[in-house]
Amino acid sequence: MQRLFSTSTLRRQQELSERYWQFESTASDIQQIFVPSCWENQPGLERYRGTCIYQTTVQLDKGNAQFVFQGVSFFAKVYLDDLLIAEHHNAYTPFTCLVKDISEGAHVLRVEVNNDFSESSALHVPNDYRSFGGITRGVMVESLNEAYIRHMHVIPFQKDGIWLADVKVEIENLSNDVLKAQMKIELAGESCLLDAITVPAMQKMQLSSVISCPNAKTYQLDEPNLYFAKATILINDRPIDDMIDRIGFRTIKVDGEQILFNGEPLLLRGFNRHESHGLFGCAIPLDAMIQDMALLKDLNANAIRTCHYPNDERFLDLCDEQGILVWEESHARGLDVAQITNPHFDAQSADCIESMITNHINHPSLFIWGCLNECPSNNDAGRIVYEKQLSDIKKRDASRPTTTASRYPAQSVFGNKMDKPRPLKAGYHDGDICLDLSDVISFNIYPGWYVDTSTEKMLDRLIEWADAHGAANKPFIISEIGAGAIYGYRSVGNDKWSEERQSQIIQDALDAVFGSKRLSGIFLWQFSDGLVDEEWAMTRPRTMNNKGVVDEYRRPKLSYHTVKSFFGSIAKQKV
Ligand code: ADA
Repeated sequence: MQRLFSTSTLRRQQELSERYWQFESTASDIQQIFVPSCWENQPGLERYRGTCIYQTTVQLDKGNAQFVFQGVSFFAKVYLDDLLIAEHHNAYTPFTCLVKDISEGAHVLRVEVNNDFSESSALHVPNDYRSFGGITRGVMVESLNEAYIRHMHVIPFQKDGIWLADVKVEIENLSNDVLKAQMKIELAGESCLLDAITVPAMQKMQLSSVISCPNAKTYQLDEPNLYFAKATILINDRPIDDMIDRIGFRTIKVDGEQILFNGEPLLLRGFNRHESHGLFGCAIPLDAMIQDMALLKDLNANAIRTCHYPNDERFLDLCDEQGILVWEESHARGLDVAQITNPHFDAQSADCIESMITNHINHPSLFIWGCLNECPSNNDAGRIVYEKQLSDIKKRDASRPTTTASRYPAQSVFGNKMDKPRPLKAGYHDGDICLDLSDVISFNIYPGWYVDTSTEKMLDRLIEWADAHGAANKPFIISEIGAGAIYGYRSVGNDKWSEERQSQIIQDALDAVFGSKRLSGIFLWQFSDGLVDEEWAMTRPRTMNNKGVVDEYRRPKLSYHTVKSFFGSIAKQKV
């Protein structure tokens, strides 16, 4: 299941997931595996890094077909009848494989999946989250006629109090003939037929139109009104393809130090949420996503940050339906200068950004795009990458603000231990030199955990420094703040790693962040504990990042109740 609703009425869509595939691995004699899942769930493959082979037989119609993979972790080579039809790096972005002129009948789909760290996968590196292995999200194949809709983007806006939508549709002519096609757009009870266009053989074309939807109801977080948008291609008045997506009529705007959602300033009560679960790894099934959503609502949260990569689109569908705001970001966490100058880094980052925005742009809950979490924004070489990626994002979607979560305030900001600045290497600066490039300022700070200082004191120093270095007159978010606790470890001494100490540090953070008029809110680090890569084990008890307010099985710690109570009190206040 790719989405929480059907995305076409004319395509014959076959679900290739939610079933067993043949499986082959040199490390195990398992011969079948369920798709989607992580192979780490298989006895003997719990911590396997390498290549496994997946295979299934598919009945296809004569003509054109498109295979859609929502996520393969984290390098895939896809073969149809032993012919290589696609290669893809990155576990977190969907990719498609278009195959033309297929014969009717049974075909063999084989996927070679690899999760070895190597220079060829620039974004998956040993990290403070696990890069799992497997076909970890949904797979389907859909039959296509002589032309099909590649993407449909719907950007809502208001004019004189009326909702309108800027609709852009990209179609591709798969035939060897010139096609004369018409496009019909249906949205919120309105329907419009665009002028006929001529599409040359084997070419792509983009159509755009503005459709007025006077009866559309505004998408509000407490009243998440959603509407299906449908584009249909007609050839000689015959519908030959259609695409359905879901949107909400709302506006996002940055106005000075505020982020305005339908004209109202946002105050974010958020969590960082990794796609990681003690039972499912990163292949979180819908039922478990629904449980996470229930816990987020119970915590009185109103936002999640998809740290540090694009999410399974079904979770974004849930956020749309539940009115939970989403900061989605392209894949990168804490990469150093050597890693961002990996020869594959730029192309794989651009591919991730393109796939993330092209596929997720219509989600009304998605209010901001992020990238480059804690990458070298304090470095001349880093700034080049920040400029490139932030301008790419803005070019693809000018309707949403951009941000990057920094960890580089001036060393003096970190308080007592850091007051004596360390010598800086060539090309490095004492602090973030990229704050001018983002629409919204975000910093990850850990007062009381990594640095022995109060949140209030660190915030005062941070805001003063940042506002003098490019942050002034921009919204400011604390994008990570929190502390570790081992589930079940209780300490009358409030010792570090106890649930009591985590609750105390988080309480201090909440008091200080929501006590500051300068800030637009918080994303606590983090929602749930999650497995990390072995290389991080010496600073991560249980080889886990234990900063969740719930553990990896979603069992609540003391801090859960601290956050629930505080967020609940904030939710009742008018911003
Ligand atoms: C960083 C990073 C997170 C996580 C966090 C921590 O801010 O962005 O991914 O590693 O630190 O737990 O230390």
